[in-house]
Amino acid sequence: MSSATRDVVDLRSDTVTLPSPAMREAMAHADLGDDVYGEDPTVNRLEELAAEMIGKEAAVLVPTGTMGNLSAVLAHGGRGERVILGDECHIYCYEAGGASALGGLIYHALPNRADGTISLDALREAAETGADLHTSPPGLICLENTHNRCGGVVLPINYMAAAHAIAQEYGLPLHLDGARIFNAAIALDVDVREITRHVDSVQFCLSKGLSAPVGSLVVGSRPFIARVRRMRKLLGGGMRQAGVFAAAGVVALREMVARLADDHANARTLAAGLFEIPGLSINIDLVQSNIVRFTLNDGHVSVTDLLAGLRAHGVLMGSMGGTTVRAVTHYGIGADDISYAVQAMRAVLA
Ligand code: TLP
Repeated sequence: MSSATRDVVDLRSDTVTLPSPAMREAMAHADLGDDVYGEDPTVNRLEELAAEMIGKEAAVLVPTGTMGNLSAVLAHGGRGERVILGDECHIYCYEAGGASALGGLIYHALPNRADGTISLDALREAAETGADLHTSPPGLICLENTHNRCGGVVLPINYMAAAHAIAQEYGLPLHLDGARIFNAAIALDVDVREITRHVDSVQFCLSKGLSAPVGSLVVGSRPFIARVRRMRKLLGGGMRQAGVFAAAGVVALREMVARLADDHANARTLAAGLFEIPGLSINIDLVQSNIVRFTLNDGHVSVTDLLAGLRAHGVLMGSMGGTTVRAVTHYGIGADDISYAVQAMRAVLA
């Protein structure tokens, strides 16, 4: 087995990835300074590289995707304004209600469809302010690509363009939770800028499939990123010699993007293997990147028992609530690990 945590095949998330040897080397020798003074040369290099790759004016390094999304939302919208987003998105489901708890914004959640999109009619309706004093004004729209809870599905470019047109029509910024934006670009076989040109800001993670130990970037226009920097400070995310891990981020962006295609191939192989196993339901068409989501339809095994049984075989997967299970492929998971995981699933459900 060649899994990230060595003696297990850990498919719980791509967040479990360990830094590559080249990252460890770069971290050991990184040029450092105090980033709150803007003096960490490695952080500055990473931010410039990120802005260039995403195709926007500027970028800022934050410790986590959660802080990146929150500081972006706070920089876009004000107290009493609505954050229009999908009801299955990470910002709404998994970020502790930060925009509301800390920023006084209101989440306006619209149904996410199975393909990760929100109906354009629903978006338009939510974006319409009207002159009615009773309503809270819309502040921004958020989308997620790839879409985690919808199983790693990829929002098509024409959908991004149509959502952007609505946002522009109503003068609203469009923020993209692009935690796995490079997975989306690889799946669509386009330069990532083909996706990001349809949004005003992006948060993407270094610490998922790109395998860096820490870090996310928020990317957008220069004045917007200046506001995000202030929000990052407000949230306690102003870091000092952050070049120690930014160095791994530079390696991640230079060396780890193209290999995401291997993770997608492994996910498809895993999905095809699981498809053959009685007791599971899986929609192969929705396996579009590095996430495999399936449901247990065999009443005599619970998700808890399934996960415990897999763990006894040295295979880790995660519960998504109800009867849904998630497996995520990543750096450190090879084709041999995938066939072992399928065998283990067969054994547990036999
Ligand atoms: N996702 C994690 C968990 O929080 C669920 C995972 O294992 O997938 N946006 C998206 C789409 C994400 O999937 C995540 C993390 C984040 C934002 C937050 O990133 P972090 O964990 O760095 O705060």
